[in-house]
Amino acid sequence: MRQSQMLLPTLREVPADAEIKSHQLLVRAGFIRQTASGVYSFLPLGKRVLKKVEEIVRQEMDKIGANEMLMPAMQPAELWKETGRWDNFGPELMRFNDRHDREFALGATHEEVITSLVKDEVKSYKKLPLTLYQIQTKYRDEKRPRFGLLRGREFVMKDAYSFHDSFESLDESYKKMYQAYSNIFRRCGLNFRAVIADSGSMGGKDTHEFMVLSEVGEDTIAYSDTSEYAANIEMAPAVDTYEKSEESARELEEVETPDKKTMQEVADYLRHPLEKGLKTLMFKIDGKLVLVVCRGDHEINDIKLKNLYDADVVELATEQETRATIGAGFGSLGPVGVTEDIEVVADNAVKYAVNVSCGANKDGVHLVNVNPDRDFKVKTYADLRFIQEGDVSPDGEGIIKFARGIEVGHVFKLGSFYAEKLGASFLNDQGKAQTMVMGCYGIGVSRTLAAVVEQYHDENGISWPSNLAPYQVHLLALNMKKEEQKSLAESIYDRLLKAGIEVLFDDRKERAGVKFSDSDLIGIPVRITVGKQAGEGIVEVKQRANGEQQELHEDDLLQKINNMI
Ligand code: 9G3
Repeated sequence: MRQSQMLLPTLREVPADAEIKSHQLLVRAGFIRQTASGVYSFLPLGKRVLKKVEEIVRQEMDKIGANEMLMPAMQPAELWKETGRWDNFGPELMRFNDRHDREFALGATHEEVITSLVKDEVKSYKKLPLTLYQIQTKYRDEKRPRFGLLRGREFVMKDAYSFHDSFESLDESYKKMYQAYSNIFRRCGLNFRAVIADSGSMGGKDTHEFMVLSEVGEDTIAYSDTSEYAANIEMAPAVDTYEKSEESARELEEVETPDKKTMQEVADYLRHPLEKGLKTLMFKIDGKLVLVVCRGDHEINDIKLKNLYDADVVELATEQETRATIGAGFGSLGPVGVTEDIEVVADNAVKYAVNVSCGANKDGVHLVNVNPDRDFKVKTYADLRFIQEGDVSPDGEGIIKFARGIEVGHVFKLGSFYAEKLGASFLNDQGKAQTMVMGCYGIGVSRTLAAVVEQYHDENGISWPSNLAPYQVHLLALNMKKEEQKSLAESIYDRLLKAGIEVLFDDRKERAGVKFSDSDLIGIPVRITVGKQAGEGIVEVKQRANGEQQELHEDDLLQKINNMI
């Protein structure tokens, strides 16, 4: 393709609203343009890369026998009402009415549509297992779209759905899909981890997220420094390796702690380390007030709390709800002396506490020498805290470290929730009707493109991995007004095209400096420069990734280029 005929608007300056490198570079290099907040147009270079990511996804899906199809973005509200999700989802689910005033959703995901379709078309166990997928635009009205393609309101997703007659069959498809995802992200050149995750609103058991390691990732991964173990921090279990100290229980005492509010202030004032204090929070779990206690140096994990109660909504109680129930504010809460009607649950580490401090449920007063069982009752001990760096890895091997991750894929064992709600059943080999079992599997295709840029850029711009680059070779003619440069460049362009190589030809009437900086910005892996030595048939070949360059005669060029790509 000739740049003189192309829409490739590169920018010198960094767009003001772009906070992260991938957003800045994709805009500056002319790959995307924002149409509205969280809504983007893919310009020609961006579209070519998007297509390459999709192609890799398609190949790996087809390889495991998944059937590609395409579902509508317009989804009748009735389907979402049957599964109860029409009301479950708030403003994030984009909705509209058609001209006959019928309600529709813009597809945020397609469990309802696909399950309803399979319900109508598949009746026999002989047709199972069946895996269908699409690569399609999704709509989610994010409250704060940001980071360019990483969190948009309209984005490209590959979503796959598998249908089974049993959980064993689902397990097999899940493993195949898991392997296919690993292949996809490896072929995209990404440094990623598959992490144990929380199924969130989807319910069901096993679920894994595929995380690209990046400082701008919104998720935190807990991983072992010596084994393969990795989990989303929401899920990572805290291993109960605590020891009870030998010291004997001392006399319970009240201590004035005037305006000492935070755990650290109280610990400093009472001259004990953080872990010798108890942190007490009041939560509202599906509307019920529960007192949750953990060790002073730990943090309560609300996802684990939610899973313990199998609750829909878990939130911190407000200060006034707390004061109305306990009689004290946040900084002075404790489990000692609370009335029977207040449920007290605690993280496992609290069981091992000896002579610790906690709030006295009176403003500005704390208790010291508090001992569980003697001084307060706990209804349930459970793993309720966030794992921390330095903890023992849950698989028993190595120590936990944290990393930030960008979620580019998520695979779920859904179970039968959607099949039940929508009546997707099949006749088994005894002719008996049974409800189908499902899996669902997503990849953020446009998000993956941005994640690649996060991992493949330097101070001069993007440096695409060869599998995804919009073109394989960038051919620069520094001065098209010079006949020898023009003719050599044109003949090289012609020869590369004939050899089936994807070439972007910078034939513009621009200064050499502009061509070089644009070429570094766009990030095509191999650059051929036709310049002053064109008269002797000599060109310069440079690799974007490592900066290596050499001069070559045009006769040796094709061979060299074929080796490089
Ligand atoms: C919605 C809105 C946002 C959503 C969903 C529904 C996330 C929703 C979870 C999934 C599960 C899987 C198939 C592909 C893989 C992921 N955000 N999820 O269901 F209405 Cl507004 O999408 N779906």
